[in-house]
Amino acid sequence: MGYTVAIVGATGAVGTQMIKMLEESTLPIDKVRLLASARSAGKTLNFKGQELVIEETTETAFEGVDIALFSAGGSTSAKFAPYAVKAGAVVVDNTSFFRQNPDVPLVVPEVNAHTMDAHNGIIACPNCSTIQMMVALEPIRQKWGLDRIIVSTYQAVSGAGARAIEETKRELKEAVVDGVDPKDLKAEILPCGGDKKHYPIAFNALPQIDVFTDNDYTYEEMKMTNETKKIMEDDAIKVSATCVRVPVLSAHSESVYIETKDLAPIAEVKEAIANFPGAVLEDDPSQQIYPQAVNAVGSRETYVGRIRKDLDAEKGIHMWVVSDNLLKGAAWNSVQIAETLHERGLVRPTAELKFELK
Ligand code: NAP
Ligand code: 12T
Repeated sequence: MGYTVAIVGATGAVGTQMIKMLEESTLPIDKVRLLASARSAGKTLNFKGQELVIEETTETAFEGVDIALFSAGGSTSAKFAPYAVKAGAVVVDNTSFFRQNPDVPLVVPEVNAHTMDAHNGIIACPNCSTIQMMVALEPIRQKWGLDRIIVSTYQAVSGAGARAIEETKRELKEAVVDGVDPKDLKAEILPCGGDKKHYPIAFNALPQIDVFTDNDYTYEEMKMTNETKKIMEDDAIKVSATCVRVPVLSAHSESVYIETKDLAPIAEVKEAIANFPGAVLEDDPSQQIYPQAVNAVGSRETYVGRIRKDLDAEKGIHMWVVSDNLLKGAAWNSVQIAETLHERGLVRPTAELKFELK
């Protein structure tokens, strides 16, 4: 007896990786159902050598579904995730819509799997940039405590979806092959599909991911602040982020500066990271060994290196953190949540519906 697993947004940059992660998963699966918008309904995608017909996402599409993985934008989750829960499914939601809802656990399995034990039918997967930072910092927080985090990200374009990947490839070709001045390249998606202006990413770096909030930080930056506090269950941790898009297709890199509560010897920090599940220490300056985006693509791990003491602050530490944003940052973390739900006996219908049916 296995599960029926649905992927909502199966045709997207994240959804197609979810298919791959499910193909390689330890979950007992009887049936996979692929859902997207009416635009893709009727087309097919392959799962373990079988052509599956894509279905339209509707309020009544979730009968018989045990686990529903949502990755089709916040408004799709807002509208349909409550119907999936009502039909008896457990939802793992990749969008930002439910992440700060107090009835919804926000989960990186290596860090806070226990928060799922009393779930109400929806588990949220954090933002990609937050997830990899949590894997790198939780081993440090556990031993020495964390007072503050200052992070600058170097984020891949695949985080902004399949169309952003295509836009980046076209711009790079036009700039390199056709000799177009990068300033004159035409952009329609980046830095952010939801904002008014668009700028070229080829040979560029754009300090905007998602739209701006009223404190002049972007939503992506505020997600890193608010999600860190929720996952680490500590509102006192100080977190400021600067999120930057760079012309990399996949894998986010982050320059992370932390100040610990207790003095943390660097050798012991390296050992704690090397021993933490999901983290890989890649740190040997004498051999020019450090994490690189191109090497992280396709891997479920988070790579940590360039670990060194701040030159002035006694409890300050710098590091470089790299992971595949579509895998640990989205599809793998979601499937890993589903596997953890199964291992803890938590794949079951909820008694009381806590989410509004729109
Ligand atoms: P994408 O490549 O643009 O794909 C979007 C997917 O959503 C497609 O499968 C699309 O189906 C589907 N979709 C769009 N509107 C829909 C609707 N009204 N009903 C049902 N399905 C609909 O985007 P992506 O990069 O895969 O990201 C998808 C979502 O995942 C994002 O909006 C974001 O919320 C979330 N995400 C989270 C993280 C994270 O950090 N954890 C990272 C990236 C993305 P069609 O083929 O029918 O258009
Ligand atoms: N705008 O899950 O553009 O909240 O890279 C993840 C990635 C939102 C999210 C991106 C985004 C999310 C992006």
